[in-house]
Amino acid sequence: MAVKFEKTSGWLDWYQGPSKPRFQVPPGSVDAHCHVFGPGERFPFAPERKYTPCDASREQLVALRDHLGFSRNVIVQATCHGADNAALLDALQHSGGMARGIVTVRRSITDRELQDMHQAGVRGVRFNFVKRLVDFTPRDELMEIAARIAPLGWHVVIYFEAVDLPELWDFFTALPATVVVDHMGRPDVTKPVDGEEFELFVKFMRDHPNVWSKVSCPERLSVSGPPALDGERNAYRDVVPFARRIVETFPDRVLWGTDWPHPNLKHHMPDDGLLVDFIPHIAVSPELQRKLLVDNPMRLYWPEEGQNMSPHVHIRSLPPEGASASLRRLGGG
Ligand code: 0GY
Repeated sequence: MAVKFEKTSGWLDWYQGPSKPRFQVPPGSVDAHCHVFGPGERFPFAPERKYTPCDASREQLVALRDHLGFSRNVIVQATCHGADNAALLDALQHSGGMARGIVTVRRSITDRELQDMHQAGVRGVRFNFVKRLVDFTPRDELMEIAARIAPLGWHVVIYFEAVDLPELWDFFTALPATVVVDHMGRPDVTKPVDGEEFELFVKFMRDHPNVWSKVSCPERLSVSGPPALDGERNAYRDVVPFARRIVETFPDRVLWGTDWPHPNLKHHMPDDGLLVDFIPHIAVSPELQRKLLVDNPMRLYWPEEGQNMSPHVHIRSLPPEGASASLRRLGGG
């Protein structure tokens, strides 16, 4: 019999019926950070997880993608699934080539399994250093994994909090692959944008041309808001200077993602349509927007399409079955 999962108390569900963004993302845009959760009955959550989420299926993700005007997704393994990537791989296999994935693996993974993952669309591994989310993994195990995935052309996604960067610096700068940082290394946005802490992050990117950053998750980083709710199209103003600085300093090494279904939020759940309206505040010109949403993620995740194709060309696969029903549930058109 399938296991029934009970959501962690206080954990908010993803937003139902998101608004249509006013900002029209450029054709071919990629949501480069999002997750699928379960459904738990089909893809049970990991025993070692630190939270139990609500379900967020691949069909619902595709419906959101279409509703917001995006074309592609990069699905990132969330800690609630541990190193069992089955839900993510299933989503990739049903994406018609329009999704790529970032997995979590242990050193026991075989080369054959890595090859199969590559075939399915996996292009990276995630190393998570956020202590409330994961147990410690020895650095030598992570370095061994990094060395094994580098020849596949994969990259390493790292998730950490700003205060931990000094301690992690030597490990990060020794990684033998492209490194993609989740959510700008989670800056404390109550500190100055040119203060010591964020300067270290800027130095990390400046001194290491293999380091990229996702300028995502203002809803998680913001302290003073206002939240992307109730029609607010100028949300999370305290995060804007941080994200804008990274976008303008490193325009060719930034990515953006919704972070849907927004794991672990207890304060408020953003309206994803209004979250998209955050983008023009941090990427203020059409050129920066195109790099952030199309050129950069295409170069990293679909490099094989770069040769013969203008990034402006809009490729769309047919939605997998179930997408229109989920879209109705989202209340979108
Ligand atoms: C995120 C943020 C979080 C969670 C996870 O894998 C996860 O569980 O990534 C968080 O709680 O900060 O990147 O989606």
